[in-house]
Amino acid sequence: MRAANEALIVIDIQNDFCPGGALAVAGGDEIVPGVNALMGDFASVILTQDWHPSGHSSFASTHGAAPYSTTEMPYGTQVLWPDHCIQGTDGAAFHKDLVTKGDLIIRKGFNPRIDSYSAFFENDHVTPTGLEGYLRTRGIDTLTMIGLATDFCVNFSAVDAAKLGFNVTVRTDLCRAIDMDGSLAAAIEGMKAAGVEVL
Ligand code: VGL
Ligand code: ZN
Repeated sequence: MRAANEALIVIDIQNDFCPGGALAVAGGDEIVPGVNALMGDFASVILTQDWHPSGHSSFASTHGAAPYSTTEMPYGTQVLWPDHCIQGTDGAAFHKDLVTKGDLIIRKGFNPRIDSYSAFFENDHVTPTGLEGYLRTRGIDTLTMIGLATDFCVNFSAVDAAKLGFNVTVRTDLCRAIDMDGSLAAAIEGMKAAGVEVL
């Protein structure tokens, strides 16, 4: 059992990111048994859930654009995704085999005008989700992160956590990537450069 200062952060293991989903990540469902097993080692487990209103600004359909194209937002370049993880839909639900007994579910991406890959900040890198305060007030300073997708939500969450001073390990065997235009390799490099332990 890990010490009380450690938490497992389980990122976005939702139907829309699994095979058959709207933004399917190859092999996204394969990690579920290993993730469930790892939860047993941690006194604190936190799950995140991508949670968009319909017509979200990160959806290609909102802009009449092609999925996986990009657009410029006030906060920088934004990939435009297929509609996914719409609040309350089956696509936004956790994978049916995922154990969801964790202490906290943090929802993100609910602001219609800003996407939120990171569990800590929206994509403007300024607006907090509240997770930092939750962890600090519970005396948690060491995080293990796993989930979907390695190169987007896991990457942004891990880099933000490291910048905030948390000790961060990413278990890539329990992550799967979208991997568009070399995004996976760039994410691995970026996480390492930020001081994340990438296993
Ligand atoms: C994610 C793209 C859009 C993720 C979420 O969970 O990695 N990727 N929304
Ligand atoms: Zn999303």
